[in-house]
Amino acid sequence: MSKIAQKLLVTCALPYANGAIHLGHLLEHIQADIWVRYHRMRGKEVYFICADDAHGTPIMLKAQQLKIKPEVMINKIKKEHEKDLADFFISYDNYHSTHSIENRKFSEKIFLILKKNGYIKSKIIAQPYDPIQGLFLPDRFIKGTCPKCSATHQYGDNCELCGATYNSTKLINPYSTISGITPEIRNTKHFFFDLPAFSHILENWIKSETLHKHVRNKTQEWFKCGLEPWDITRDAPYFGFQIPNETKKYFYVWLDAPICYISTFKNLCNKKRNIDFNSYWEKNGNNTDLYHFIGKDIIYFHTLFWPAILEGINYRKPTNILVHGYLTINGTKMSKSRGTFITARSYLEHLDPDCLRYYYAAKLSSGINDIDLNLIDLVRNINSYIVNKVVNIAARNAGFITKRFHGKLSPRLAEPGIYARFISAEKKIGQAFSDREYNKVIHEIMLLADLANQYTDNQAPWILAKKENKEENLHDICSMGINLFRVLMTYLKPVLPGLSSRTEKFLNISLHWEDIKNPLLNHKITPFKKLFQRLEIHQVTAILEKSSNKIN
Ligand code: NOT
Ligand code: ZN
Repeated sequence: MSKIAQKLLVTCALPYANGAIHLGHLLEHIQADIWVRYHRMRGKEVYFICADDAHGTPIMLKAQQLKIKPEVMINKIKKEHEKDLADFFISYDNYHSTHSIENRKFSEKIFLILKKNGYIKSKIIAQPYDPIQGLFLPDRFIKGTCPKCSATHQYGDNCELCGATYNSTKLINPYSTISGITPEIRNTKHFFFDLPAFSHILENWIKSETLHKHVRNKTQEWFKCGLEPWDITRDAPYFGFQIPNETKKYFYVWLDAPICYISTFKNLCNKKRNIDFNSYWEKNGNNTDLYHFIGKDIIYFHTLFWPAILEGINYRKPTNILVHGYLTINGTKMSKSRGTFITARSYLEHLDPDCLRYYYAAKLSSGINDIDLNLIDLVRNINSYIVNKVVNIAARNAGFITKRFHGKLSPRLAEPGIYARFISAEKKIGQAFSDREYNKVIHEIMLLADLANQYTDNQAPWILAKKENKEENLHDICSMGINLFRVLMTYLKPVLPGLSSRTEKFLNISLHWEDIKNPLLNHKITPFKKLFQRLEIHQVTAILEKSSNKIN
């Protein structure tokens, strides 16, 4: 990836406000949070924002089902989302909602500018309509037989069997998934965003080598098929924003969702007066970068629609779109019926958030390959790497420092050569963080942890402790061990905020990246308390049982 600016605006995709945060969402929020924490540690000015995606037909229908107003439902869910994310240490500077004053203003303004600039066209189109529900049916609420391969019960936009995409009016024997009735076809006026007008600009942007090659290849495939105007309208009844100067026409949720990246940032600027909003959004922004973390299912929106909208209103385009793969659990898609649909909350009732953060980090790279979570494997990894390797270094040395040296580290560094080796790994580890190659970060750190343990094994402080006249030697060796632990925990800080903050109390310092070049000498630490709880298999079986009980 090219050079990163001094000031960064970083976003995650907006979770829908009709369900709980689950471990799939967390893959992205954790990936982004590690990146953000790393860059903050290295002195960048980072604003990290997200919001709930609160509009659309599914949200409207869910609220109807619950017999509450959508506003009430989305407010309640937003609070739950914020709490779940905070409990996983996701360090948002602001968490907003698409259903906000700022987002209404920006959506209307952006629509009107695009219209003025000639990028919005209206057209009468035929749409399936459910006369029982009094509702034009979105693709997801209409099923039928695939016009290409004749598979039955396929969604209105694409066939899961043969992969064909089509317009829902092309389905054979279509039916409404809400009422079961055969939809009527009715004419309605819709507004379209002129995506093809941006083909040239987008093609150059995509070619510019910024996007990861996996993402670029995917986007280029769509170019080959040609871009089409994008329908940004939904008819009433709809939960969203009304299109200005129109009646019963709403913005499609996917129009105001990305705009919410701007609105959420604006809301933050209103709260924190010293941020220069314009410098993050104007073209040729002053030493600011804009990054969107997303999953591979929504690449199209972020590499085509969104940059085209930004271009159409003369705003800057994203610096990069950082894409991850899907989460699978035990090798398959998360599924309620298999009991592997695990919410953030049910995880937190049994396990420490750092464990999931570590597990994901150890598997994540910059590619879009899927990541598999196996909870038994997670228990094994945490016990063998975090408890037995990393924390063990502190546990093996700290007791002697407390009991024999009044908690004070030695004034000498026993092995400057080994220490230098730990410090020189800084470049490689830092680069891997910045490149989102977290699996490499963890690999490098664990190699160092092995070295630190070998050092302690070879020096065997527990034997020296029993000998006479070896005080100084014992002091130096244990202090060396603690110093190596400190370097490792500094590297791990973006990944493990919980363990790092306990380590900071134990070492009586803040862990700063730039400080590691100076070892802790003559420094007083606090008595060692257990820093990490070994995991037991029953903790994960409890999560799985709970997740399967939920559906019964
Ligand atoms: N709620 C959407 C989803 O797929 C993500 C919206 C992201 C914001 O979960 N928008 N854009 N572009
Ligand atoms: Zn098909």
